[in-house]
Amino acid sequence: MINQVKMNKLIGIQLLIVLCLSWCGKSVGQTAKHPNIIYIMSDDHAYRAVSAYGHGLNETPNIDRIAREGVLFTRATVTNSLCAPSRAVLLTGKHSFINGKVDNQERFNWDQDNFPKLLQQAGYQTAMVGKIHMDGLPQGFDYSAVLPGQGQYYNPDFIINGKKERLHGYVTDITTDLALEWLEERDGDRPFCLLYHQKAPHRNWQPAPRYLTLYDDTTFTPPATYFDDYTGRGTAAKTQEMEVATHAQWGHDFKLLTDPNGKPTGFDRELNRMDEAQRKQWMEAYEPKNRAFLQSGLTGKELALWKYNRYIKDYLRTIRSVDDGVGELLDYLEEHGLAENTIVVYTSDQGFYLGEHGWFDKRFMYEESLRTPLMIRYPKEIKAGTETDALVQNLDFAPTFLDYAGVEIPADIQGESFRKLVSGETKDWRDAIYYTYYEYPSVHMVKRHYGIRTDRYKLMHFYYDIDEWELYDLEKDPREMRNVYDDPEYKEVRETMHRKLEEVRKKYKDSDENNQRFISSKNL
Ligand code: SGN
Ligand code: CA
Repeated sequence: MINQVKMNKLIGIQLLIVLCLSWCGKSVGQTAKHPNIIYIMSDDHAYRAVSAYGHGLNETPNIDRIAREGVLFTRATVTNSLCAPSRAVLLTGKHSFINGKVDNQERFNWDQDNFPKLLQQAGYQTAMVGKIHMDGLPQGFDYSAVLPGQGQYYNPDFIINGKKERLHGYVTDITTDLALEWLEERDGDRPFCLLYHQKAPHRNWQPAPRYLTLYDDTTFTPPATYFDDYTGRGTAAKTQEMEVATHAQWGHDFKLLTDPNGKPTGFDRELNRMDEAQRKQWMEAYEPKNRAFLQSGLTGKELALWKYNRYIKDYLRTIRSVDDGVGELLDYLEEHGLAENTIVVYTSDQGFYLGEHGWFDKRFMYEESLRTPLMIRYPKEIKAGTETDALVQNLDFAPTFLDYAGVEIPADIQGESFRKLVSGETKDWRDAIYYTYYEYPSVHMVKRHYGIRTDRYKLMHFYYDIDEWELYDLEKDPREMRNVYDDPEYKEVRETMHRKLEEVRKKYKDSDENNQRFISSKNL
């Protein structure tokens, strides 16, 4: 028989074990061991439009601060250069053909695992604010305030915890305010993970009222490939519909109320969401520039240059307010003593063409849209001023965040944690990245393709209604103007790249059958 003293002792020990298990296991308190995470992602932000990358286009002092005080990735890429698929990869750490969200149209299955769900189960508070571009109530978040679909720049609707509400103001500023409000109201005793997703600088590039005339006195020179005629490339580059000079629209993109033939563009309808004061300010800024253009009678090359300037100025104007928002968030962390223990990430859902090859938009596996800006600040582990050209991808975010949070990384996650890479503990990293793109036939008509990129070369296969291979030597031809797939000099490289491609496809469990499945699911 156990006497009462022994019994009490036993109960005491059991209680201790239970307490210890619950602390070490699932629930986490606000301890130094569990960093906060702020993941900032804008929409379509080309790395050339972040001044930390040194392209001299614009100034983004607040975004640059993250890089200066942390690590700048010079060759970060996405696995599928399109909005919703990129977000699905971020959440799941799995390629599109595994998580199922291959294009903007396909439904995202929120029931599958995602990293915020795992953080939540581990005791983190989680929130998502801004653009997600997926139907259904986001799962894995204690709080969500998201834009329906693409969202609106002025007086946007937000779906706040499942309820739609129209808010007054400019979308970038509202998104920042909602993020700050959530930070202010959160439970200060537990770690948090905030996904703060800006809509800007997505098309159609409507600037904030305070930046409507920014760059009015500047003339931008387009990139060297702006007048590309696509010789040296295959069918896909020649048949796209994303040329600034040809496919961008007088109203929607260039913000003219009437085109050069005097025909109404319908852009006035886009201003309907604005209130009277906003519309007045808009008209005061754009009317004089529009009038000057219509009177100029520009044609040919000059017209193409004007179009480039109207495009790039509006694009960069929207980025200015994204940068303001980043500054507000960084200041908040400073002021509340959170800067040391918070991982701050700045990135975009993919890259974008800023006139390279004559284009806007993204989708292609060519460098400008494959690559995405990426910088991370975490003073505890990342030395200020670090730079890496490692081939990291958005596929790696989920496992990296779980790693930092001390949560076990599920075996079926396909990305790799780059925690040790950025702390300098290891140099070991993948030597090739894998890419897939599916949204065709669709807007901008970029053909379906997949491929790999290594340190020096890129091999791509365009399929569905064509069967064409492209190979680029990025060292000799960084602008990807000459497909060397059939060049006898590259025979060996071609064969090595083909072998590598097969290896990588096998590793990630992709195949031609998968491609066929995603074609059949659309009855194409
Ligand atoms: C919209 C844009 C396209 C853009 C897609 C996808 N047109 O359809 O230019 O490629 O979104 O962008 S617009 O007339 O609505 O501006 S994504 O970033 O959401 O994938
Ligand atoms: Ca996007």
